Amino acid sequence: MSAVMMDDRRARALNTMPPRPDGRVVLYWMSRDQRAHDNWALLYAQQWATDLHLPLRVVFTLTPTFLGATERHYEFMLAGLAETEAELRTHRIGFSLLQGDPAAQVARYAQAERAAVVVTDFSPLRLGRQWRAAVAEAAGGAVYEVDAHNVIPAWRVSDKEEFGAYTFRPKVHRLLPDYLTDFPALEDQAIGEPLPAAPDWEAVRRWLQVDTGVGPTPFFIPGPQAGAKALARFLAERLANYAHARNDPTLQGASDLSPYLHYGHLSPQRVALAVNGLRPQYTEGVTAYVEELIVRRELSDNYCLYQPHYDSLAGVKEWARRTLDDHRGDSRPATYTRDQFERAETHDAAWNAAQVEMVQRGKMHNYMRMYWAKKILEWTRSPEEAYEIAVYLNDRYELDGRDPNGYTNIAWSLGGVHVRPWPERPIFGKIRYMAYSGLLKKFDVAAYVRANATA
Ligand code: FO1
Repeated sequence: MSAVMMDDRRARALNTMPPRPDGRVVLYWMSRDQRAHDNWALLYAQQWATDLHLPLRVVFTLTPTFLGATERHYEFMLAGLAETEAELRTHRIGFSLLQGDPAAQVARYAQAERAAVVVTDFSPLRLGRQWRAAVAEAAGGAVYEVDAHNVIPAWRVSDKEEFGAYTFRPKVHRLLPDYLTDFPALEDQAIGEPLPAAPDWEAVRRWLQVDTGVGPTPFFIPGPQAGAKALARFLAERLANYAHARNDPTLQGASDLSPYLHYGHLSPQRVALAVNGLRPQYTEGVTAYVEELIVRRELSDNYCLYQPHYDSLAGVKEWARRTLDDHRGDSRPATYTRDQFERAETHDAAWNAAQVEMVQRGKMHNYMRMYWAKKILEWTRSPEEAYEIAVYLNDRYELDGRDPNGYTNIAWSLGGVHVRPWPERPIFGKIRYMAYSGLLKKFDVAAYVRANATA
């Protein structure tokens, strides 16, 4: 196969270099999409390896700390990586774990091993983009990025920060038929080389400098296989009633797939294909879920890609900053410190239950995520402090912390991102408010509180 015939609609070049002429290997630098199957970045790298008659190798660079990630997150990720390493081995693809700063490590490795081409996956987040830009400069050969996390590559669906789902949705639906295609199978690597030994995962664990204050959660089993099982369970048990049950945190109505999506254990496109296959039976559930999985989730990548301040109040629209400013001096019904929030010590039993749910399970119900964030705004001295506390708690306890989804939920809840102004009221100004009494109308709050009591 020739390079020009490749399916490169999901790829873009990160530098202008040709493949290194003296190249010995093609590299897939795995980062956001930690799986062997249903991975467009790996498939693209395999195409290059076939085309250039070179072996294919996968590297992952582990950083000793990462944006407030705790033992909970690292354990989930390492289990998935171990499974992925073993799976790649069955396809005769070597996997090496590098340790340290990804920008330096990948560039050094690519130079030392003479990588003809480096392919990596895509992330809209600041740190990941800095890593990728540095590697593109220093790898010594062609570097490509492939969006293996969105059905439609984030840079292709839109070239600017969207106003909301109403501007983004038509762009998605226009391109969806072209991009929602089935995956080719990962092939056994034809041009081989002796495979490196599996990483010594215990030595790797000892090397990490991770905060052990938040331990693994028993509620989510890590890894691509567990992700596939969670998807099968969702399709069999929840999709039929998804449109009605998803907003009731006392029902098991949500997909519960976000931890698997965050680490790339599960491909969103695989989920979309599976869900779409059931459209004739469950039209309503499928329509509602596709809106969440594709339109809303990919909109959050759009926000983070085009809004440099995606994790602070500086990123929200001018009208929202102005209205929050106008209400800075408003008296608050209560104010709490970060520690009090963290220990679920507010006067609001529903809020405390949501916090406990997140701490204990590693995932707060989606509906409560909005309420939870908005109440932090109501009960802190300034919107900036509220923003910081919300990001801190989300990233510390949610298994899918540090994800565009989380940042965008906070920007939506606190800063009116992707929403229009609402009638003005104290503290919130024109930012949409949510009331405890609203929860009472929606679901059995007492049952939710009982289910999420502190131990
Ligand atoms: N990606 C990496 O390439 N190396 C890491 O060590 C790493 C740690 C990590 C910890 C928690 C977490 O939620 C994600 C983590 N990721 C890591 C994945 C990261 O989200 C993606 O690499 C993004 O591309 C970064 O922008």
